[in-house]
Amino acid sequence: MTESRPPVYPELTRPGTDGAAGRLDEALYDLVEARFERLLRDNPILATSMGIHEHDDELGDAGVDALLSEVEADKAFGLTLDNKDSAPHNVAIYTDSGAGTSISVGEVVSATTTTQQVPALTAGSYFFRCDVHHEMTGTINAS
Ligand SMILES: [Cu+2]
Repeated sequence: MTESRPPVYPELTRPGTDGAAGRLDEALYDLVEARFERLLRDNPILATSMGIHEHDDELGDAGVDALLSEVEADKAFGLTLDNKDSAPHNVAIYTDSGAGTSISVGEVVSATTTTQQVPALTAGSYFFRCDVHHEMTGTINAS
């Protein structure tokens, strides 16, 4: 049954057959391997952390757009910007894309981290941008 395993997984070693091998050893190893492979399929982050990159395309989006696309309504939260860029950026949240009414304006930072407090947002959509680079925008959906 080892032959049916996808070749992308690391070869799992089995003990040699010399000595006192039990008659069900092979079946047990098949079960262990199948369970290990299912664990990696179901937990792509675990697979990647183990150096198995077959499921890297299933890791999900950890970008700011994805993280802010769904926030819990009516609950304040801290928003940490880890700006790894030497250029200055911030996260400024406004009621809408007119950017006339601010809700939370983060500190403009370069190559460092800053945390801003975002007040509880009632359910709905909000606009955010970098106040330095107005073309860097996104939408927050509170629900
Ligand atoms: Cu910017």
